[in-house]
Amino acid sequence: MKKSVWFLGFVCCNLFMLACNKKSFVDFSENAFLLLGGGQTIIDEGSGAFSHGFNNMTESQERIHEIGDITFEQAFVSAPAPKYGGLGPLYNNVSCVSCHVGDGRGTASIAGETPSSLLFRLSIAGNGTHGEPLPIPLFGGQLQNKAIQGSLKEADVAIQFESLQETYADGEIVTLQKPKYTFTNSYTVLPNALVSPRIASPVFGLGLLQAIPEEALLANADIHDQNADGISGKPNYVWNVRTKQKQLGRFGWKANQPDLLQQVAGAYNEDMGITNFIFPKENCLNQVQYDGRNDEVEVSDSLLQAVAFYIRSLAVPAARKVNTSAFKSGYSLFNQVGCNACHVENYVTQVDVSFPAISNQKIKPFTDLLLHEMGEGLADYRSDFDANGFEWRTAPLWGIGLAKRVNGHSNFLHDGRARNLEEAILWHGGEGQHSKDQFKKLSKEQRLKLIYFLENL
Ligand code: HEC
Ligand code: HEC
Ligand SMILES: [Ca+2]
Ligand SMILES: [Ca+2]
Ligand SMILES: [Ca+2]
Repeated sequence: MKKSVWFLGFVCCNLFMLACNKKSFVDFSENAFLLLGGGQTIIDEGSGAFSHGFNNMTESQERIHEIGDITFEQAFVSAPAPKYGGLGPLYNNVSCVSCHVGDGRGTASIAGETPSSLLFRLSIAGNGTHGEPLPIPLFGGQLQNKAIQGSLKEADVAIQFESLQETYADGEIVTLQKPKYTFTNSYTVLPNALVSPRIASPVFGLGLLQAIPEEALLANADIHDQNADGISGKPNYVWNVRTKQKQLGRFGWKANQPDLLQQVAGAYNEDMGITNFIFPKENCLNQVQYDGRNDEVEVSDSLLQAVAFYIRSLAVPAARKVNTSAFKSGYSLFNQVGCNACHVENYVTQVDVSFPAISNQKIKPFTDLLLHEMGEGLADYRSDFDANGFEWRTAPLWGIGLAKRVNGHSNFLHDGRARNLEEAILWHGGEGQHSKDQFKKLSKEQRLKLIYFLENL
C-alpha cells in the first residue's frame, strides 16, 4: 500500500479541480501509451510498482483492499492459531507473497535446487466429467514439495538446464536454456505422470482483465484459423466450482481458472494447504497421515473474499519513455512482425455498477487471454480442460519491463526458463513461429528497439 503516488487522471483533476476541463487532462492521444491500465494507471517505476490499489475506491473498498493486502502477505503456520493457522499438512509455500514477490513473479529457479515458486501440476491421461485433468492416485493434481512436521512431502524436484541455440539472420547467436526436471525422494512410488511446470505469475491488473467483456475476447478467437493467417486463438472453457458450470477461463498459464475468487481459493488449498469454503478438503486426501478433519475452514470466508478483492483492485504501472523515437519505432516493429496477433493491445472494461472504479476503463494489457499452440519447445504435453499439451494463454505484457525492478530478475515464460525478453521471444514456436522468424530477420538495431519498447511497458 503506497498512497503517495499519482494516478494520471487524478493528478489533473486534483490540481485543476476548478477548471477540470479538457485542457488540463493529460493529452490522451500523445500519452495514450502511459495509460496501460486506463484510469487505474499508476506512476511508479520502483520495486513497489505492482502493489498499488485502485484510484477512486470507496472508503470501505480501500479497507477491504488493505485487509486483503495484509492477508496476502501473511505467513500461515502449522499450529492451530486463531487466524493464520492450518498450514499444510502438504504445501508449496507459506504465503501468497512468498511466491508472488511484490505482487509480481516467482523467484528464478537455480540449477540443482528445489524451486520455491515453481509448481508442478500432475495428472494421468484423460479427462474428468467436466473436462478437467485427472489427478494421480496418492499425489493428486499438484506436487507439494513441503510438509509440516509429522507429514511427508510428496517429492523433491531438481532442475537441470540444457542449452540450445538460435541464430539471427545477421549471424548473431543466442544461447537458450531448456529446463529438465527430476523428481526424487517421493514419499511413495510416483507413477508415470503428465507434468506441467508453472512459475508464479504477476497478480496486478487482473481485476481489469476479469472485467473485459467476454464478447471482446471471443471476437479474437479463430479456432480453425478460418482467415488463414496462421493464428488460431482458442478460448478455454473451465469448470466453475461455485456455479457448477463451464465458463470462459482467464487466469493461469493455460487460462485454466474462471475467476479470481476460485483462483485464490485454489491457491490457498493446493499451494498452502489452507482449506476454505470453496475447497473445504485438505489437499492430501490420499495420504495416510491426513487427520480426517475437514469440518472447519482454515481461512475465513471474509478473509478469502478480501484477498480476492485485493487482487481484483491492484492497479497497473504506467509505460515509460513513450515519447522517445526508440519506443515509437519499437512499437511499430512489434506490430509489423505480428506480435499483436496474440498480444492484443486495446480493450474497454465492462460496467460494473457496484464497482465504478473498475468500469469502462480503456486498458492496454497486450493479451487476447486465448490459447495458442506454441510448438514443441514450450510444450508440456499435458492438457488442462480445452487447452492441449502445446497450448498456452497469451501472457499480458503490461508492466513486463518492470519485472526486473520488482523481482530482481527478468525470467519469463510459464516456467521462467527465459532469462530476458529476447530469450522469451526466441522460444515462440507453433503459431508464434512466423512472428519470431520475422523478428529474427530484423537488424540488430531494430531488435533492440522492439525490446526497448517492451522494457518500457
Ligand atoms: C507455491 C507458489 C504459489 C503460492 C504460495 C501462491 N501462488 Fe498464486 N500462482 C502460482 C502459480 C505457479 C500460478 C500459475 C498457476 C497456473 O498456471 O495454473 C499462480 C497464479 C495465480 C493467479 C493468476 C495469475 C494470472 O495471471 O492468471 C492469482 C490471482 C494468484 N496466483 C493468486 C494467489 C494468491 C492470492 C495466493 C495466496 C492465497 C497465491 N496465489 C499463492 C504460484 C503460487
Ligand atoms: C501466436 C501467438 C503469439 C504471438 C504471435 C506472440 N506471442 Fe508472445 N506469447 C504468447 C504466449 C502464448 C505466451 C506464453 C508462453 C509461455 O509462457 O510458454 C507468450 C509470452 C510472451 C512473453 C513472456 C511473457 C511472460 O509474462 O513471461 C513475451 C515477452 C512475449 N510473449 C513477447 C512477444 C513478442 C515481442 C512477440 C512478437 C515478436 C510475440 N510475443 C508474439 C503468444 C504469442
Ligand atoms: Ca490445512
Ligand atoms: Ca499433491
Ligand atoms: Ca486466424
